[in-house]
Amino acid sequence: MGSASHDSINSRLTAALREEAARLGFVACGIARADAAPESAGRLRAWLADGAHGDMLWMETRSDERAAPAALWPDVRSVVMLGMSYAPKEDPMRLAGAADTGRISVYAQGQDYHDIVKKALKALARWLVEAARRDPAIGGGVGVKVFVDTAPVMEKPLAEAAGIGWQGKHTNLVSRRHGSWLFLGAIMTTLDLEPDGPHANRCGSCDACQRACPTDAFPAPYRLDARRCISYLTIEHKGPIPAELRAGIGNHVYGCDDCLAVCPWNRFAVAAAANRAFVPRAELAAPALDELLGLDDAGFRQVFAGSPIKRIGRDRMVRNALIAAGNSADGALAARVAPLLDDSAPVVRGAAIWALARLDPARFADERDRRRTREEDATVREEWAFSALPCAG
Ligand code: B12
Ligand code: SF4
Repeated sequence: MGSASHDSINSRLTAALREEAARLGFVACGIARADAAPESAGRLRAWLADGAHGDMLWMETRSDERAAPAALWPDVRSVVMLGMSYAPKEDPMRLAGAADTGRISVYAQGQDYHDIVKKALKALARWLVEAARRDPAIGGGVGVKVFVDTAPVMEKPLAEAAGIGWQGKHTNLVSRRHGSWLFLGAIMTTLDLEPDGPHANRCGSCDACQRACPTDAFPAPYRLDARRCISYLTIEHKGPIPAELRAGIGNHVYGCDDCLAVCPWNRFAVAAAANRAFVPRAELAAPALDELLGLDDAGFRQVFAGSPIKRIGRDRMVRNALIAAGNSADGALAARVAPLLDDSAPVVRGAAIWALARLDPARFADERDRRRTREEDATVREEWAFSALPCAG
């Protein structure tokens, strides 16, 4: 086949692919060659070598595959990168400092995006296989694989290479039209599709996201130390939250959007109200801290069914709510905190100690004298000792 006819098949197919992607709810669609982001391999290795991934050991285990699509799937030729908008209607910063309310990051206030994006990706991949099969010049035999988040694929650099946005200084992909609020998904294929060029970086001299981070998680622009990131600490990290970072967490109880929310490119983003799956559920948009503190396993499962939050389990959510309670300066919450000193999970007992020390120092001193020597768990005993210090955390 001559290159002219190959080009015209390609343009016809990619134009139809973009239309189908839009019909399925993707607001952004771009194509990159599978080897289009070669610099990301070295950057990933440097990030892992620094230990910036904390205890996300799954980032290490298949890092060669993560570093290059061809290592994951040798037959891959092109990657179709897709973005689905979850731009919020309300300012995610509006609850910053609200004493009685926790903050759940925007991406987790509606249905689980893994389910929604994957379903649309699978439908688009099926469409692509079918369109290629019908095209006599291609004639079938096309391979496809779909990915959203959970596989070893570096979605952000591939999305930048496919032209749908650029990696901002906060490291997430920013789009001129949708700001920081895109979920990403990928379709890898054996088809040689016509690639789009990479997107130019538009951050300029802005550093709003770097200054907005409450826990100082950016050692440099474009570099995130996950160990200090509130998203990592509240979602991925299982043990006690390091004492020196607790105050910075404020009232974040699941994830954090502070670096995304301040990005000036968000002013062009139109709220994703059309995507009903991502409309916030009322109880997740502004959860009352006293209700979160009262959750047992069954209650947790009921409230967070169908949400990505269910993955962290009740203990981690109550741990997070206790940190937010400790930061609230709302003495009334001490009555909800104190019963959690008897919780069966050490991570909950430890966070309850810290919160009580901040909300009701007299009661804390009283409880400490009675409980400290009885405590069996070493990390919880440390909390009793540490939280007694006048400026703990
Ligand atoms: C691990 C992970 C996390 C970790 C680590 C985050 C991180 N920045 O890596 C934690 C738990 C902290 C996290 C948090 C969040 N995550 Co996350 N996460 C991932 C995951 C699974 C892998 C990311 C990865 O490969 N990290 C490895 C490091 C090395 O990559 P990187 O930070 O992008 O590193 C690049 C830069 O350092 C850059 N670089 C280095 N030096 C330089 C210099 C220059 C000049 C330039 C230009 C670039 C550059 O090069 C590296 C490679 O490109 C992806 C899904 C996926 N499979 O891709 C989702 C993903 C990135 N997460 C996502 C989301 C939504 C979030 C949160 C917003 C959730 C929340 N609200 O709490 C936060 C955002 C925090 C932040 N500012 O990053 C989305 C982002 C969508 C988008 N528009 O970009 C993704 C793509 C999931 C999805 N499918 O939609 N996440
Ligand atoms: S806030 Fe500024 S520096 Fe950060 S991603 Fe947006 S434009 Fe880039």
